[in-house]
Amino acid sequence: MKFFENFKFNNLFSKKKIDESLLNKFEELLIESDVGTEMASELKDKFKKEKIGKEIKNEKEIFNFLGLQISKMLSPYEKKLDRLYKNSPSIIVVAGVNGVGKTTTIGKLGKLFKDNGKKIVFGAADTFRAAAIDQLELWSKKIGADFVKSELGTDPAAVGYKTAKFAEEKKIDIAFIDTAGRLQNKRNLMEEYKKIFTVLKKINPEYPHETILVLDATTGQNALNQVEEFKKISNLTGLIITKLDTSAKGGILLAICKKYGLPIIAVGMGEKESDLHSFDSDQFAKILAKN
Ligand SMILES: Nc1nc2c(ncn2[C@@H]2O[C@H](COP(=O)(O)OP(=O)(O)OP(=O)(O)O)[C@@H](O)[C@H]2O)c(=O)[nH]1
Ligand SMILES: [Mg+2]
Repeated sequence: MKFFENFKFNNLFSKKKIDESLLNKFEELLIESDVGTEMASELKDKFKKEKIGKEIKNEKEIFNFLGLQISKMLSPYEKKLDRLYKNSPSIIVVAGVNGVGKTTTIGKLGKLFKDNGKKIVFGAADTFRAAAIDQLELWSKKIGADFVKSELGTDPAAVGYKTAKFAEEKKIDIAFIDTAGRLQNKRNLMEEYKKIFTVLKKINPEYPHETILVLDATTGQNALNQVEEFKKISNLTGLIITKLDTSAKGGILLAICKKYGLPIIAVGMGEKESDLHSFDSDQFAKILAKN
């Protein structure tokens, strides 16, 4: 759902003075825009404190106010991309439901770190589809990363193990382990996902150093359920939100940060290798508030 597109600010603020009924409408529109009820009421309260009874000059004043509030709320959760590399090897598992952009994001991440002189390996632990393995292999060739795979249908945990071992032996800086997009309610798949961690921890209890959950900005409120489910079975260390180049504005991040306080690492802004950017709360807020 689009964040501010259905705000109809012109109608909403055609009255120039902010009063209670207008504030309620403001809150309602925020809820409709995926920011979540708690966040909407928090923003409403802040708005009320500052603006009630006051004249507003124009729409831009509201956008500026919202942009500033959103940026303030999200800035504690910024986690810069370079923090993904702390150890050699840094072992990173990339998780998320079907089609959110995990494999593409791994390609983009690999490219960024490769350009920074790091040695990279991709591990194809999405062993359910041949196409998934091929897709990651293509990315590895494109950016010049090493590649670890097993036969189709192999236990994903075995690929995770092989990838981490490869990273240690070949003095790789960062290993990205791709996982299958799995629906949260498919128990057996979730069990296999959990096993990846058990097996990695057998090599080194600190593995994986990072578990990134990839979320698709076009998903809306369901992203909250995805965080909930993945958090239950793995120690998420950050989020990457993809497809912010579409009409989706990612208002859901506010609700997620409010509820789970998870760091946000990066945003995906397209399908190309260069379309991944460190999360910047100011910039994000500006896009969100259409400044
Ligand atoms: N517009 C846009 N498309 C993206 C972005 N990231 C990924 N995609 C596209 O989304 C689709 C799914 O991406 P994948 O990387 O295959 O997603 P996945 O999570 O690995 O999918 P599964 O392995 O099937 O679960 C592809 O068509 C990607 O090109 C993004 O930031 N913006
Ligand atoms: Mg994939």
